[in-house]
Amino acid sequence: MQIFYSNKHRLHAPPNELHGGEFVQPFEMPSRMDVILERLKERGFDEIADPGPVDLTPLSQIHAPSYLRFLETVWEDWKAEGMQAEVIATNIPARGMHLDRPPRNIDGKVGYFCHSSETAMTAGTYEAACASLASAQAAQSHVLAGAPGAFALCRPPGHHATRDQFGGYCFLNNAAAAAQMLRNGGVARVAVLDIDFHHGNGTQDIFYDRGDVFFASIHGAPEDSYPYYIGHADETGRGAGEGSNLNLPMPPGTGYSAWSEALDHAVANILAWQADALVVSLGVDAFKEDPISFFRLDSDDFTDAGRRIGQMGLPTVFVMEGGYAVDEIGINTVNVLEGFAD
Ligand code: OKP
Ligand code: ZN
Repeated sequence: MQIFYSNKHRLHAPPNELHGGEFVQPFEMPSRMDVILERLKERGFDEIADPGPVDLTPLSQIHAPSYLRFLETVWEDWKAEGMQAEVIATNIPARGMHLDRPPRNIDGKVGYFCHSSETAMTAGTYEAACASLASAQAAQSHVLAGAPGAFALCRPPGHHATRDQFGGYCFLNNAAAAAQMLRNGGVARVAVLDIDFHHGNGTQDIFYDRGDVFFASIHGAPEDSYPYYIGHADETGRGAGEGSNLNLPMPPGTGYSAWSEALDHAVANILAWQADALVVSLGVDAFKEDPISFFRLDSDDFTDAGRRIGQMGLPTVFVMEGGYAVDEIGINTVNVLEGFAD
């Protein structure tokens, strides 16, 4: 399987994550990629290419122009205001406030374009996010050209990036961009299957009103898990998108028998919807040892999940999302790919 990966993710390595009231080393760290690359090589996946330059033009179809401009300029503006360290949102518009009036002040703007303050930005964040997106784009065009599957080893991840907000370690929505570019390339019906432990609120937000992209997500129930305020089963889409959003929230302690039933349900719905191509938001934080998640999948379960995805018989773009049990992230990720190829 062809893999696309850029080293430029290293430009994004914030020193801090706000977690439990203190600053800790971020869970989403550069070494995650090293462990995956090592495992890929160990298992004979040696077609790993640099994606080449990013194409920013399709971004305007999934992100707000004002948000894109913000990402591009935030670091400069933050420094110009005299801020000493990384960009972190402090104040975010909340109940009773205006949700649609961006302020002029950069601190206010950061909060306006953010939904989760654990996520920091640094000088190289935008460039890293663009390089991550480039991998998703390259994998997408490889599949569009006829490959049965391709893997975009993306970092930073993307599925929490909404139309106009960063957060949850995400800035540009790589999976949404891949889906949009498949559409642009002539694929009529595209499904996004999000198996990351966390609900893909960004991808849902982007496609919620659209009937041409189906979104399905298996995730920790919002009552118990980030992103907390979205991801419920009754969110089914709106307008032309009604019926093309499927949320399968699962409780703490969910193991593979219940999880794989949810996967089968998502797969059946995607096939019944008659998708022509598939984008998989591939997070492996459903793993039992993940430090910030509460499902109980074993490493072998990821192989089986990959096999079930492969049995759908759809051209498939895998886009890397989360997974924070760093020692096993390589095994778990590559297991999905091996199951798929099987
Ligand atoms: C990103 B992806 C730790 C939880 C922080 C953000 C989680 C983002 C997960 N305090 N919340 O979906 O794996
Ligand atoms: Zn996750």
